[in-house]
Amino acid sequence: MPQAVVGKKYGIKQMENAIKRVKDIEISVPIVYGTISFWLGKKADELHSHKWTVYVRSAANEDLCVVIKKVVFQLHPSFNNPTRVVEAAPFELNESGWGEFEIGITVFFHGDVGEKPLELFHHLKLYPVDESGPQSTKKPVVMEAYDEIVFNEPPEAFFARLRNYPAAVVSSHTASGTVHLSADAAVSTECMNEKRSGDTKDHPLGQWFLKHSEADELSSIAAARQQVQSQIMKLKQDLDVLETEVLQLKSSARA
Ligand code: SLL
Repeated sequence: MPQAVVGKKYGIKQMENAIKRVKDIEISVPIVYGTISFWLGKKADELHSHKWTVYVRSAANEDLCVVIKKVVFQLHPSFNNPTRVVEAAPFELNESGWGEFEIGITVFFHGDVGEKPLELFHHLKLYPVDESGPQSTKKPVVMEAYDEIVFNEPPEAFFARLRNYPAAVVSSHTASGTVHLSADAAVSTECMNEKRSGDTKDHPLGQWFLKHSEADELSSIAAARQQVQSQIMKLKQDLDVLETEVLQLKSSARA
């Protein structure tokens, strides 16, 4: 399996405007962007030796429609209409070609997110790193990068829409815990017009998606925190019961 390329965290600059922001809150959306390419073998011709897909997905394969409005993929000028706009999740593009190049990926957020578009670049890889081995039409070349889009002090409207949205991790600078929002259905008008779900859980290329240790780590930390929180709650309840018993015993001893 190819190694996942690990990127740096993006702290997005906030736009200067008067929208009300939620203080002491940070929202992190773990994403993965990359390409999967298959050699066409006998079906290859001079201009099309490979078919490939470029995408931006949630690291947990959740629907990104709550945050992302559209993604623009900028292809090499040798392609027809090299600026490709994808307006609905899943944010992906299928193509075929003969050469490797740098794909520009611009991620546009919904208006209430209050952030400028995010510029990413991804190198389309067609040939395996170990070029001595034979090319295969069955096993693709996969290149992915993991990142976290961080929204610091999000606008109130955006934060409200994110409730019950499973692809986002909300953390507070003041409260000690990170709250991983529950996986209930998201109620957000931004996603309501979708005919189909924009998640990538049953994606046809899903078997080739890479595992990213940071994403796994993040969900296990969130799960562990939730477990600790519920243990604390239970212990507090037990303590309440014991304290009531002590009070009762004291008062009956006095009687
Ligand atoms: C290279 N610098 O020389 C790169 C350029 C361009 C690839 C690669 C076009 C396919 C089509 C295509 O694959 N361009 O025309 O449909 O390797």
